[in-house]
Amino acid sequence: MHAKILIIGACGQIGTELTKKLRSQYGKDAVIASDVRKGSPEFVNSGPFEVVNALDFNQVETVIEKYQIEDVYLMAALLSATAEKNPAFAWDLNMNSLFHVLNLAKAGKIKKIFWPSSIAVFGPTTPKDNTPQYTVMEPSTVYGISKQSGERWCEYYHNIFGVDVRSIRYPGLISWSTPPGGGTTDYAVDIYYKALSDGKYECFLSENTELPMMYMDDAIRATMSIMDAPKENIKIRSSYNLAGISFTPKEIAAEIKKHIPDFSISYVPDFRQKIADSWPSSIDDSYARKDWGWKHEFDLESMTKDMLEHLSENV
Ligand code: AKB
Repeated sequence: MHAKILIIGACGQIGTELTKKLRSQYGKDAVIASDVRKGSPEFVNSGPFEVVNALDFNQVETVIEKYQIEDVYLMAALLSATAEKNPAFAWDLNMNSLFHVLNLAKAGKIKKIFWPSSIAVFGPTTPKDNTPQYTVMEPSTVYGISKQSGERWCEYYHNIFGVDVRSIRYPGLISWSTPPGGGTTDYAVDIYYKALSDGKYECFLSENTELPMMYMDDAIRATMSIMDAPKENIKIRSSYNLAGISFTPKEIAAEIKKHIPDFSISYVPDFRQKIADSWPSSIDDSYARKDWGWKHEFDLESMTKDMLEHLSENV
């Protein structure tokens, strides 16, 4: 039997997909889903579920002891756009939930941690194209500052206390089954919903804003494969660059038009434009490829086909 797994933030965009995939791989009883509130009855009833506030150390510790958890995936966080509106809470949630699991690992109560970082760790002074693993990092958003600090703490807990923590800098993630919550890259999900329901979309980023993105299937595969890799292969203990596809709103709209010829897009950039402008356009993920064999599968064309196929059954 596989080590018992706890997912904190299981009802979110990544958590939902990750829970499903881990359960299909390791069995439903090996994977304990948790979130600050109950998700849909269908999700909650698909396996063990606990209400856990990631900020409450005792709640996290109690669930870990109850189920004899070995691996924790900490997916609870406030994303870039929401964090700008509530900086104090974003800092509290994004940092203290991480300290709780790092300290539980330091105390020997869990064996392995997955913690997501983001392309938001980069800032306006970072080289934009093919952004290297090691480069200037001066994030200008609350979210980016919290992820950059988190990376430093992960590396510190690994180096000083031997904590086995693994991390990926996710690009914008695109999925059909659970909507994203409060990110700058969310337009690349909304656009598919609106294309099918209204035949048009008003984009909050300008037409040539190129950002690194990834289809959820690839992101889940990356997450599971970094966690499955032998310890000695994980040479970077801050967080790995990870790349999938890069595109602009204009390019994704053109791809959608191949399936929905009448689709139209307009551009009304808001406060999220400034966040997007501070991030890379494309990412160099050669360390992830070399250290633990990462390779993305979906491109803009195959992702668009899959998104529209799945969503047209529901929208
Ligand atoms: C966001 O837009 O905030 C996230 C991210 C890139 O981490 N999707």
